Amino acid sequence: MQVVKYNFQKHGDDRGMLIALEELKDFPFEIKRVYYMYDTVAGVRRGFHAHKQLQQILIAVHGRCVIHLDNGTETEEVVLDKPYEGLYISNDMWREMYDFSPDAVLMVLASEYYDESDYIRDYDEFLEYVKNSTKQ
Ligand code: T46
Repeated sequence: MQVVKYNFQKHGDDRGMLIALEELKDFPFEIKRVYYMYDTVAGVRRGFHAHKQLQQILIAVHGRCVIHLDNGTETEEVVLDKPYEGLYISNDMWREMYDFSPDAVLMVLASEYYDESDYIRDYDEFLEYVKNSTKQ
């Protein structure tokens, strides 16, 4: 599986660091929504779904977590622990997030508004969805 991880440009000087992200320049979609997770309870694993349309960039702006990616054929575990790295997740990718450090803040830039009908929450349904979309 090809994991797409962006290494965002750092604007550092003697005051500290700054990252600036511009839609369609630093990643390939327009942002309709931003959300973030924090105070994730120790040992929790979340996600367990794919999306029909949604594309996202995940950034651990603080702390660390691990992302499990599954494209229906291959899986990959991706560590996010740098505020200047962004993990791109395409729509038809099963994802789970785990091993959150107590201080983790996982920020997500999303290409679509929140829409429950975009979620595929059943793993067998996801495998069927991927199989059918690769046929087209
Ligand atoms: C994803 C992974 C990485 C909203 O009301 N608006 C929102 O934009 C979002 C994302 C969630 N919610 C509500 C829905 C649930 O009652 O917040 C609650 C927790 O959401 P959820 O259980 O979907 O969270 P995760 O961690 O399983 O998944 C989230 C995103 O939903 C999902 O799109 O790819 O993070």
